[in-house]
Amino acid sequence: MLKGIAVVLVAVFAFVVCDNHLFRNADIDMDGHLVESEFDMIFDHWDRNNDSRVSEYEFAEGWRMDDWDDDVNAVLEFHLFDVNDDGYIQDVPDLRHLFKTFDNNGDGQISASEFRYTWDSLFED
Ligand SMILES: [Ca+2]
Ligand SMILES: [Ca+2]
Ligand SMILES: [Ca+2]
Repeated sequence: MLKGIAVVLVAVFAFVVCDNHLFRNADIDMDGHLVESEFDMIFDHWDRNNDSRVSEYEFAEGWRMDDWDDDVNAVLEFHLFDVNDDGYIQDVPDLRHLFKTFDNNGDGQISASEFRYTWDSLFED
């Protein structure tokens, strides 16, 4: 029982570290906010064949490489990010749409708390 709780706590902790890390990496000018170009960069380095979009395969590979979570989740999450369901994540329309989802107060920037809040709700079961 206690061991189970400990495992859950470690998993939650790892996840919190992961999303803070992601935000800090994406915030190029380190002003504590993500603008659209910074937001687009999150998935940029997963685009291995440089066609400016991330396929489901590239997504699963990047997910594993960056150690986000297990592979089963990657496929599920891919469909969350692929807003128009065409099998690719790209700036337009997928990331534009996601940016608006993250930018809760509509000021054109994603603050750390907006990022955290939306990230958590995306990944809730
Ligand atoms: Ca920034
Ligand atoms: Ca798409
Ligand atoms: Ca905002």
